Amino acid sequence: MASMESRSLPRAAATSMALAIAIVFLIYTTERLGDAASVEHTFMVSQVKMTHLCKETLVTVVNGQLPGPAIYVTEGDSVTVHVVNKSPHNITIHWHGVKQWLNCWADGVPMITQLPIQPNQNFTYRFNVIGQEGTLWWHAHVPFLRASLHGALIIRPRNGASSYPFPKPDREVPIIIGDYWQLDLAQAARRMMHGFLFSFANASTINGKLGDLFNCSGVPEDSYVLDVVPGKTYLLRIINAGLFSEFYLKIAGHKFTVVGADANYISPYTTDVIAIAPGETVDALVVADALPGRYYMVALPNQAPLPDTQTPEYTTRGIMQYSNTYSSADDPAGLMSDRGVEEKEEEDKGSSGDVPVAPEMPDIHDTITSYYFHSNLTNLYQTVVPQRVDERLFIVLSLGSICQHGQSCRRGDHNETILIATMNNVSFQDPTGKTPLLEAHYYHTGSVDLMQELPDRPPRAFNFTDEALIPYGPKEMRLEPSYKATMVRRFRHGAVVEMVFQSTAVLQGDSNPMHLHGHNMILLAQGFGNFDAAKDVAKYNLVNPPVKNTILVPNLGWAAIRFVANNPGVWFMHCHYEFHLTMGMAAVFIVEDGPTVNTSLPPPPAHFPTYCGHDNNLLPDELCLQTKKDA
Ligand SMILES: *[C@@H]1O[C@H](CO)[C@@H](O)[C@H](O)[C@H]1NC(C)=O
Ligand SMILES: *[C@@H]1O[C@H](CO)[C@@H](O)[C@H](O)[C@H]1NC(C)=O
Ligand SMILES: *[C@@H]1O[C@H](CO)[C@@H](O)[C@H](O)[C@H]1NC(C)=O
Ligand SMILES: *[C@@H]1O[C@H](CO)[C@@H](O)[C@H](O)[C@H]1NC(C)=O
Ligand SMILES: *[C@@H]1O[C@H](CO)[C@@H](O)[C@H](O)[C@H]1NC(C)=O
Ligand SMILES: *[C@@H]1O[C@H](CO)[C@@H](O)[C@H](O)[C@H]1NC(C)=O
Ligand SMILES: *[C@@H]1O[C@H](CO)[C@@H](O)[C@H](O)[C@H]1NC(C)=O
Ligand SMILES: *[C@@H]1O[C@H](CO)[C@@H](O)[C@H](O)[C@H]1NC(C)=O
Ligand SMILES: *[C@@H]1O[C@H](CO)[C@@H](O)[C@H](O)[C@H]1NC(C)=O
Ligand SMILES: [Cu+2]
Repeated sequence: MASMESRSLPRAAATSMALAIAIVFLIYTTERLGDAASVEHTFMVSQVKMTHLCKETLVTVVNGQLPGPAIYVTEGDSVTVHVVNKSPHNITIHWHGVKQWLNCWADGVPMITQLPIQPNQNFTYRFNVIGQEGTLWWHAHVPFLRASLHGALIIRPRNGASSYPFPKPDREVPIIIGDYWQLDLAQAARRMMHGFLFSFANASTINGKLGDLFNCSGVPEDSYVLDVVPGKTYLLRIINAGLFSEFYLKIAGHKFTVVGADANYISPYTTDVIAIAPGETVDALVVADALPGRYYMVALPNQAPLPDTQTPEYTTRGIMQYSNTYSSADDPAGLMSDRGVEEKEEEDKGSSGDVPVAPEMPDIHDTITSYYFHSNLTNLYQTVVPQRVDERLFIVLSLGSICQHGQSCRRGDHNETILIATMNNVSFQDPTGKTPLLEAHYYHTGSVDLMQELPDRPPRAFNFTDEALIPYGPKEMRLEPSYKATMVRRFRHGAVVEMVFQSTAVLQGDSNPMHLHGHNMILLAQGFGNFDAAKDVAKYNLVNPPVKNTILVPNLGWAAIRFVANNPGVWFMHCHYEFHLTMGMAAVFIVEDGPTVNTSLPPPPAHFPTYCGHDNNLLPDELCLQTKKDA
């Protein structure tokens, strides 16, 4: 991507924004109603000042915190979150990985499932968490803003921690790997969408802490500290909330036993390194079984090697510290996450001043370690893999370009084009109408029927993973021309869909973490090079393949998945690298209603602000009046 560039923003842009006073409040209640409970939160979205790397930055956050509040639920609970938007941005909140069965209205994708929540507006999300246990998370589904608007969503089993299919941990700890940005995120997103200029973060973080690899005038930034007691077992609930990079996570002197991924149980897999791409979650047990001392927990971002364009990326680290004084009896289930630990941190300063032990990290260009990590994941239980396939899609993930002006332009390393990201040669155009697609679909306005269909296969086959396509040149230039459209793909209710995702080498050799809303995907197999049905179908794991909401398609490789399109609604499917998503590597899947009420999308919930008016304050236009008559 030779046309990428990094320019700094005018400082004034950030400082001239109105300072929203952070009225931080959090209402948290849990009412047990027989088995299921109702969990209620208020998310106040506002801008707060944070100072890191010697600079004060306005950061858009929930309840004044970065990361935002963790939501703890028990499987079967219903969740209510009142979002109060006191920020200057349009936002929505997406509940990443929550199946949202018959509840697409709560999926939180602007102009796809709902109108954005505008500044000074409120919106309430209601959903049930059923049939899923483990770690998920929530994040704003607005370009770039999810870098600071995110938090954990932790689902415990109905019968308590003793029913985990692994030894009961002494404590549970969310580990959120993220980015810290000094650039205004909304502006960074606009630069990318309009000028297609790249911007970069200033640091990586663990649980919001930059760590001691970063400093202000020589004074190191605070580190995330995990206090451990010798012999105890810790369940790390690891989330990659970063925008651009897959990370390798290691803790010196310790091993992980992976027991979950994307809120599905995994056959215990012991490794000293975890690979986690944006959108993925990993649950791993760590036993404090080393010599008491201090050990670095390091998160290193990886990137495709040359000839790919190299971008600024940052390693961050926290510390795992043995202490004999911290008693997990204060917080037996680790319910309050790490608050107890942070208070403890002060007392410990100075008492163990030795330099922590550092782990040996993989090379930044090592992509095979990620491939091995992901290939070693198998479902703990036998996976129900549908055998009959109704629809087959072969989706080629690539880059391309459109002309800045007019129909024709010089391709290659010229500024006459705009770089875009594509699926089967089409790049997703954000919906331009006033009605969100879900609403248009539900009321049969007809607008969705006119949209371009996501092609089932690329218009042309080529040697997708030919590395000669990475640099600009005549070979690559022939493949560059592509176009933008709001692409949808309809599926009959209950259709079994097999999709093969193929990463390409066009202008870059990136991997692609593909995320599907409203459904989990069964990962049948993955490999390097071009998918070849004649030999690769034989590699499908039909016994215990992992079940994921985000599938990392390897660099210069492919991944084959199946899912059952049985959750009616309009669901976004996209790459979870924020630059690819913003450049258009996305499509919309429409799952039709089934024959019964319980297989059909219900009407919008009460007080759902639809463009065509139930409880909204927008004047209905002719289209809406027409729609209401039809409905
Ligand atoms: C933060 O990143 C921006 C954009 O890359 C850069 O202009 C700025 O100098 C960085 N700040 C620091 C303190 O490194
Ligand atoms: C916010 O959303 C409203 C309603 O969809 C839209 O009119 C407005 O342009 C959006 N503002 C921004 C900054 O995107
Ligand atoms: C939004 O919620 C807040 C806090 O509950 C309330 O004070 C405010 O009146 C609500 N605003 C609107 C527009 O409903
Ligand atoms: C961090 O420390 C290095 C070396 O002492 C220095 O060059 C750099 O400017 C410091 N960074 C900040 C943001 O002060
Ligand atoms: C599992 O990981 C190891 C390296 O840690 C690797 O040698 C092995 O090939 C991997 N298994 C699979 C099925 O990829
Ligand atoms: C494109 O590049 C040329 C030559 O470098 C420059 O004169 C022109 O202003 C640029 N155009 C745009 C739209 O940036
Ligand atoms: C595709 O490109 C790769 C890498 O350049 C090369 O090794 C391979 O032989 C090519 N395959 C075909 C079918 O041309
Ligand atoms: C992609 O679509 C464009 C525009 O329709 C077409 O010119 C081009 O040949 C297509 N590219 C490929 C690789 O199929
Ligand atoms: C839907 O309802 C029918 C009866 O109307 C029942 O037989 C079926 O099991 C239900 N299906 C689901 C998925 O709940
Ligand atoms: Cu991607």
